[in-house]
Amino acid sequence: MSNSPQSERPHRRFNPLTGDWILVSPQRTKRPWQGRQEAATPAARPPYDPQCYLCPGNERAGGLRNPEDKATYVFDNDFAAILPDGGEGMANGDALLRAEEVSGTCRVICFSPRHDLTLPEMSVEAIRQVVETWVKQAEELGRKYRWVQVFENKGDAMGCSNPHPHGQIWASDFVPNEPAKEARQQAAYFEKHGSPLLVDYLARELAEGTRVVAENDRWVVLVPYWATWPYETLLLPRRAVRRLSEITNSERGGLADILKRLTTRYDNLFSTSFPYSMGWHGAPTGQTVDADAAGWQLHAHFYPPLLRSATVKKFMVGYEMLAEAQRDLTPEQAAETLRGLSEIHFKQQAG
Ligand code: H2U
Ligand code: ZN
Repeated sequence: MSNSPQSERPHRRFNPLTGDWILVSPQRTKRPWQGRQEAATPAARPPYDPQCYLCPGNERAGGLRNPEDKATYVFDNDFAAILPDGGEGMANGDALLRAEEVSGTCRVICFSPRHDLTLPEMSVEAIRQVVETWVKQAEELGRKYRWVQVFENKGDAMGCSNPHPHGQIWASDFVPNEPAKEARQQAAYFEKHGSPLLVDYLARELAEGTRVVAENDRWVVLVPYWATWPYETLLLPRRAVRRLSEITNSERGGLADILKRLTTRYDNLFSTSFPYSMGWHGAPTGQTVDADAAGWQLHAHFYPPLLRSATVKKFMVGYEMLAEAQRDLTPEQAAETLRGLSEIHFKQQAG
């Protein structure tokens, strides 16, 4: 792909999952940069921080204390964005001032008792506990709610409030915008082609190879053809699987392996704790009939903001806010760079 016309000249690429287009401008990668440099990553953290609301034994805002002995644990978010009872009088059918009631629940997942670790520095066994927690939560909350959004928001560049490794789950009685678009697109593709969009897409990517970053016998991670963030990736199971709650034992093990390898490559890219927002998308849940799951393939998105160093990030501003997403670096170049990185964490490489 590196000698193809798409590596040289502006073009638009279509995102079949959302129905959006993205402008790719590879000829601009040499443009001068005088943008802001963020402060470099702060120095090493202690394994325990008495001020941290996620560290073992410490008190949280709600007055409850964290357990002393748990590897991965979950608690109700003390500042939940969605509340269990919808409340009367929220809905408004007006054509211009329209609103609807929402109900749901928000939880925080503490990945590790260690304040100083993040996924790439945790052992595969410890990451496996995070995977098991995701699956269990998706299953439990999925029995009640239409959408269970499992995600991790990592690093202060992403507005994350605490470096202690953690993720969140927001479950709701509605399907939010992004998954609603993916549901429509996947259902339409399935109706037309008789197979899931992302299952067909993965087969294409494996045949081509240029955008694949890492793989094991259960999972593949690649830079999607339509990626908008510079080092965005898509994580897919090799098998057709609709939801996180459906992955087998060996897929859970394989997931822990590929997560460690991908996040290590990310950290090694700019020798920094790599910020991102990641999260899982699978078929809607709750009282849904299986017809709602038609065409759905489970996947995780990783959306990292960094562009050219630990401190220079991509801003989705200007043309992006007003017209459409745009990138300079091609997805093929990003994949090649990520593929070339070590799977041994840079902190382990020194000395
Ligand atoms: P972020 O740093 O990604 O925002 O996640 C931290 C979450 O933890 C945030 O949603 C919650 C915040 O509401 N939180 C508690 O539930 N209890 C606390 O004592 C502090 C923060
Ligand atoms: Zn902590």
